[in-house]
Amino acid sequence: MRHEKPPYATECYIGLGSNLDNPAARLDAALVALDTIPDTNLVRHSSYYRSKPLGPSGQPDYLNAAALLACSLPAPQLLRQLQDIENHQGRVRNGPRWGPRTLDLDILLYGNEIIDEPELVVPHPQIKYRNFVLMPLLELAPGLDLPGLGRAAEWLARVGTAGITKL
Ligand code: ROI
Repeated sequence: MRHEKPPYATECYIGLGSNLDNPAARLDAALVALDTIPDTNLVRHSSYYRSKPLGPSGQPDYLNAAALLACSLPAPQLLRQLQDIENHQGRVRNGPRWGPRTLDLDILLYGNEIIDEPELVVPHPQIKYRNFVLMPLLELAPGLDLPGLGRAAEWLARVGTAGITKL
């Protein structure tokens, strides 16, 4: 049977981060890979941002970005696709907590949905505390509302922009 694309897509915002193994190349490759996820299109992505590591010091600075996807997959399937991309790019999951990483892909927002499952919490629970997530997100959608949390711009005003540079 011919595969029918689902009739409508959800706007999903993805956070990208890398601080190992040529981070710019890691993000470039991740953006290409995001566009190859079934029933999903990459609509646009932010600039890359250099950010000081949150977590143990002594690790390299991160590159962060955000991407907007039009996605017809249910959230758990999208999560699995993101984990596949991370694994293909050499992500090692047994490193130290908050240690360096080749590629991190997080579902920041899935439409206006609030998801609270053991394997997936959306909006991403740390979104409002992290300028390296909020700044790229706001570049994509300056008026963005975080479901249940209020305006992204207000959170960034609270968090501030220390330690992050737009490239
Ligand atoms: N720190 C920065 N600056 N950017 C990240 O993407 C990032 N990701 C993480 C931890 C280790 C918490 N620190 C980070 O997972």
